[in-house]
Amino acid sequence: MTHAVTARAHTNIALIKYWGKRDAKLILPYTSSVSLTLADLYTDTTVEFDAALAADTFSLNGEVRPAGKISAFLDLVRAQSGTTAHAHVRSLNHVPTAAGLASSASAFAALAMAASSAAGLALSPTDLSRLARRGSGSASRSIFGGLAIWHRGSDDATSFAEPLPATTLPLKMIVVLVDQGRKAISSRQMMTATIATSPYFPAWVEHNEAAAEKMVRALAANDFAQVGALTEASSMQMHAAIMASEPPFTYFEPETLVAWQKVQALRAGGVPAYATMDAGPNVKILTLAPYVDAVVAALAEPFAGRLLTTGPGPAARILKEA
Ligand code: 2P0
Repeated sequence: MTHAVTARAHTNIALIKYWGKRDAKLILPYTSSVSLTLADLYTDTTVEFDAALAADTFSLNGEVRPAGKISAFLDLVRAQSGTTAHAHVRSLNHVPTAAGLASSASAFAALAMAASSAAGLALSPTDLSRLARRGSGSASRSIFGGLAIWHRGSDDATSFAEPLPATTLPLKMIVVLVDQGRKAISSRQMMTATIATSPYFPAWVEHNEAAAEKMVRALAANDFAQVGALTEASSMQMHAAIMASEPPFTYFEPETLVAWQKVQALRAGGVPAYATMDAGPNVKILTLAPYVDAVVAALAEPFAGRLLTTGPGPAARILKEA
């Protein structure tokens, strides 16, 4: 008898970034991070264990893919549950248009929830977050809706995300699609290179851990100017540490700076808008609901048709069991 479980998890964007692993096997980060889970970008994943299968199978948006990383993750679920069966895993990424924003955060959060449930485990949100972390660090945060903090912790048991209290700020995020292609260097590889070669890495760790604490306080105080300033600083400090690696590298493209400068001009004109970038050239603009139209208008040239406006999204959840 088989049991198929489908879970949905939304992607998240870090306001205070995660960059660097103290323990690559357990995915324990150097610093805590703070994120916003987004409404319009999510992954639906179905897991079905079947004792008759000789190996795990994986499809993404209907196309068969190598199951290597998925199998390694399912091994963790098998070890926890005592299940020995292999599984069919089917994922659908719901990303409006080909946005180039498919994310390992939503992918591993949905997989953690569907696989653990299909294997008969009833994990607490904390334990689900710890499990999702083992697939991809940022996935630990996508177990939760809205604002979340991933505590750096000191070991496997203490490194997990949890929701932050809801803010009264009407947060909005506008994604600027600079480039939809595949990234030149994966974030996993580039984190390793930054740790090994960037003279700025120790400074990054010290500043970013303090920034996570400041961000929690700024959010609790509904102080958007401080939330925005901390968001921009964490992103730029992460990219500065990356650029200072040997050999040097940057995820920035020319249009990344075009968008960045438009955000600075908006702010100079009194619009509260702040930019953040991840391991790629796209720019995400954090603002408040009353200013979305002003931001979109300012970015229209040259980004019309390449802007996606979204806001806080819900926690990961089970959609279907059959
Ligand atoms: C973040 N990023 O906090 C940071 C900021 C990208 C830049 O987490 O190696 O896919 O699987 O733990 O979570 C992207 O890296 O990395 C990421 P792994 P992940 O969102």
